[in-house]
Amino acid sequence: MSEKEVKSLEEIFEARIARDEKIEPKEWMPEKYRKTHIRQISQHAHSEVVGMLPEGNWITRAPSLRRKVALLAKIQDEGGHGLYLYSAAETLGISRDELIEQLHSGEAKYSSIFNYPAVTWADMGTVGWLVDGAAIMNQVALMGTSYGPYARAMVRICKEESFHQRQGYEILLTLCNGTPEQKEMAQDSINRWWWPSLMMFGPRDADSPNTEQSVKWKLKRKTNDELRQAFVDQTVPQANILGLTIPDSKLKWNEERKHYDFGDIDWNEFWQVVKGHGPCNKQRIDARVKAHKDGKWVRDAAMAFAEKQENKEVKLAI
Ligand code: BYC
Repeated sequence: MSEKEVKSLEEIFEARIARDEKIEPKEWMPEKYRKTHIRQISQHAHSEVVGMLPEGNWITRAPSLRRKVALLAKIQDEGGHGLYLYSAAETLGISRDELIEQLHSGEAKYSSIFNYPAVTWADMGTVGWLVDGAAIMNQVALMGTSYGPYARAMVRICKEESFHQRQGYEILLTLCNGTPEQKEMAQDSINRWWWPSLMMFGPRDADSPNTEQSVKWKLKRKTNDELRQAFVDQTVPQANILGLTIPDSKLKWNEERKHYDFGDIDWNEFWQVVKGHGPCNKQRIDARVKAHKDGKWVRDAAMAFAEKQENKEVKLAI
């Protein structure tokens, strides 16, 4: 293709973005748009799948049958989110095997939050309330993203995440209305998860290499800092209802800005975790690699079955 032809395709593409049209898989898109989407969508998929691990550990320890059923359903949903998102990434011309390999080799990232341990039952409440709450804040904005398959995956994911957030909040509400020990367990959990939840939104806009271009392409409809602020504003009143204290001495309503001011995030900790040196990074990847290896016979059997069915259909067609 000549330079002139590429330029004209680029102009048509930019005009479509400006008109808020969705870009679909087989349509022309700049190579960088394609690569950026593969990066973000696949990292999102990996986050959903790795995110099953901290909660999965609690299925056998849930305090009642009702809690066990709800937790199981939530974790299954996260696996489903991973599948829609891997499929969305595949529409951009990368195979599932390549995506999984990138996760296992450490080339692709996944959300920093899942490198923290879930050590008490209250953590199941906090993960639902704060982690799913932060995820919804980010994903509601992504429903308006410019790439069609990603935007459509978000619609269903957001519906399910809002159930997850409520089941987490309900766990905490029960603990906070329980014994002093239960309330203390809930407070301890918030103390550990609050700051890592704020880190989920990514680096400050000023330090984010991808935000500016992603906002231009309408991949991101809001910046990292805008979403983080919206999350703090939404969450503080919910903590007040629980009677829990958010572990931030600088947290204060700012009447002029009509937003909460909040303290400084430990960016050193954030980058350490993102670079693979968090409390559970190794454990998480080891678990994923093992699950992939142990599941090989299932994939082989499914492929053999699909091939057999296909041969049957070809024979019938002849
Ligand atoms: N953790 O320029 P930036 C769930 C990386 S799971 C790790 O701002 P971008 C759930 C970033 O990748 C839902 N890495 O990047 C499941 C980039 O590195 P590369 C999780 C992070 O992409 C189970 C570099 O830092 N949600 O709901 O424009 C149970 C510079 O950052 C993080 C998603 O995945 C991080 N927190 O913006 C419960 C949302 N932050 O790739 C719940 C989808 C940044 O250049 N993703 N990095 O090497 C996004 O919205 C965006 O990718 C981000 C980052 C806002 C996260």
